[in-house]
Amino acid sequence: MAQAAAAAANGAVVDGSGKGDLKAAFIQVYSRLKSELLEDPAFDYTNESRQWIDKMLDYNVPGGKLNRGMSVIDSYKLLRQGNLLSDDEIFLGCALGWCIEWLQAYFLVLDDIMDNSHTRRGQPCWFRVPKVGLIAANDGILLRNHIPRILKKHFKGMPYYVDLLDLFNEVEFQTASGQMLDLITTHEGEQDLSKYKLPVYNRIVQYKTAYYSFYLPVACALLMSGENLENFIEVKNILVEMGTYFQIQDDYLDCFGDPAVIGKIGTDIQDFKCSWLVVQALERANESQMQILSENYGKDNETCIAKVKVLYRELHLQNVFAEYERSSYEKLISSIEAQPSKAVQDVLKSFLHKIYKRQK
Ligand code: GPP
Ligand code: MG
Ligand code: MG
Ligand code: MG
Repeated sequence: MAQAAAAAANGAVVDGSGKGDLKAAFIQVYSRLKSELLEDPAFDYTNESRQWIDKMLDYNVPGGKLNRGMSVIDSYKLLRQGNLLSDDEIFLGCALGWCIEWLQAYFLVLDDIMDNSHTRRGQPCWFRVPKVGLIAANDGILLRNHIPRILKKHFKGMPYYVDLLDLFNEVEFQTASGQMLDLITTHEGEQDLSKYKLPVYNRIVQYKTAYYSFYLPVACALLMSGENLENFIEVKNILVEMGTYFQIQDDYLDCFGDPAVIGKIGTDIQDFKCSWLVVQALERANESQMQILSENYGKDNETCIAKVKVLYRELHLQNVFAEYERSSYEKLISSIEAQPSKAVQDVLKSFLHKIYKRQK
């Protein structure tokens, strides 16, 4: 890694602002990992195939908020409590963070096909790009297969290598199981709103979002620090709780967010999703409002979608969400402060502050 990036990552004054820039180090690592994958000796790339992968990676991997990926190196640094990281350690923390960004890219490419979405990160979903179409399904599989290749190349000799592979496998299984719950809840037989209750909702989001988005980055940092994950069950519970809060924000923004800011156009209403908003609406609706929901929810029609949105406003779901956000934050902070380790508290607080009151 370039000296300047390593110095920046350690928090040195390199940009005149006095603020170290871990993100610059992180972004540099992406180019290196991509080049290595493009030179993979296991596959004899033609120019055309190399260009495809190159473009596919640039389109799908680096364009997000990078919260998940950055949280590995951020957490690792906090767990080291002020001890400087070596260039190699910074590289490894960043590489592991990118494995999570690769995982996320794989999930999103496939999720957008399944949800029939239009845009992602401010551009058309990958499968909507004219020359791509359902090649995107195979690209998803390739993205997924890049992860063990990155891990093998850079972590094979590490004492925590097997635990790392096991962690990625477990979390992928949990996420695919959550996605299944999301999909079968939505499409199972007749559209039936009566099953859209909070326990069903919580189960879906814990599996489809919380493990890979929140537990995985911190678990990676803990493994790199030589810790045994079995000793961090309460930390895992807190991260799952944080992940649930994050998906509730995602559901809220799907309807009330600004597509120009969130980079995607919501589809939850027409997709008949078990969204937090519809669960809240069903808890509060009177008989005629219930009628409006059952007649309009899950229909891919602008008038029906608009009627559902009007109803959400009538039921003051924006206020309900603001109150949920406040109380969930308080609850999370008090569970975090009950943690015995100050370093662990810092890791959890830093993650929470990345997402609290997010607009995208
Ligand atoms: C988020 O759901 C969940 C995922 C992206 C996990 C997908 C898992 C797979 C195994 C494909 P979402 O549909 O609400 O996300 P978004 O709003 O970003 O489309
Ligand atoms: Mg989805
Ligand atoms: Mg989706
Ligand atoms: Mg969503």
